[in-house]
Amino acid sequence: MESNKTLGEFIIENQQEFKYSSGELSRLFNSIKLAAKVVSHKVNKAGLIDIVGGAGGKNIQGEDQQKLDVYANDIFIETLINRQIVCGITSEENDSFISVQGSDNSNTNKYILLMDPLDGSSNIDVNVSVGTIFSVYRRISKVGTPVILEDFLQPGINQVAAGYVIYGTSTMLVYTTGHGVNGFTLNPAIGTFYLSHPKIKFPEKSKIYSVNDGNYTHFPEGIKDFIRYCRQEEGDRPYASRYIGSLVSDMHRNMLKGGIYLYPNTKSNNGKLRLLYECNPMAFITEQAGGKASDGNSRIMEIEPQSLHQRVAFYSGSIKMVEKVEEFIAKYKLHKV
Ligand code: P6P
Repeated sequence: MESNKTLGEFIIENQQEFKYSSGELSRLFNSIKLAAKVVSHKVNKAGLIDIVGGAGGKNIQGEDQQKLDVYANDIFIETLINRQIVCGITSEENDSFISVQGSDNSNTNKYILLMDPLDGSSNIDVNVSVGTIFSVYRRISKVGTPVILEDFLQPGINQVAAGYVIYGTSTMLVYTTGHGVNGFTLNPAIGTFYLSHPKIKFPEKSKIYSVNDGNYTHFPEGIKDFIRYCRQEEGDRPYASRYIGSLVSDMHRNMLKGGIYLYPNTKSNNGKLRLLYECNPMAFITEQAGGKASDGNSRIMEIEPQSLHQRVAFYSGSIKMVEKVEEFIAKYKLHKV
């Protein structure tokens, strides 16, 4: 049975939750909603039109850009700029940040948006769900002046909104403004998002762990202990191992069914996921749904960012499981001489 509440109606009903806004939340989400519909339409036709495969370029991370990465990036940026909603944007696909000037070359908008326009895009060619992740802050520099790097290097606790779009068996938009997590499903026949998952909360029981087991030998010892713990026949274990290789899909499933997503650091790197436009927004949603998000030592949303594309270790999901990871990691810290 279709819920009769649309995303637009829900936002208006909850407008007062978005601090400092004079209707800017509605305009911001209307823009995200429109871009999501356009990208969804393209993703769903990917196999039929020349929009799959590599775009030929590499992003700042040195990763091959997929055609749909570039397409999604352009659509979200264009939509946000044309509607003059934000004063600054940064993305996984952009080396730096974009200062959005108003028509009179000033810009009195107060919000900045950081995004991963199409996370997991390497899965598109094999018809696996992908997603857009976005994070919204209030600028800290003077309104009316061009944004500066510090506007983007805020800790996750300063987020005023965060969300993701998952382009899967259906297209869903899931977001929080700090007052819980709500999910909206697109009815493609009429192009409207309907409230389908109100007040999402991690279930009490959590029995899923999501990690790329292929990197096991490079994991910190505490993470190896945790994975062995998940595999043990004891109590409610072994847990189920589920890994799609698409952050939004893995975390969406774990939030609904109960579980933990792990992308550990290794001796040679600080992990793969980016703090600003992947970990912080997913951490905000996780915490608002009653979960926990950590880098193994500290709360993801309290990490002070040092650079736009900074990577961190990321353990996020049911509180019980994240605390178990931290317990195993702490054991080795204690033994360090
Ligand atoms: P690996 C996709 O590239 C991504 O950023 C996440 O969506 C996903 O969870 C992870 O990387 C997969 O990385 O190294 O396991 O293939």
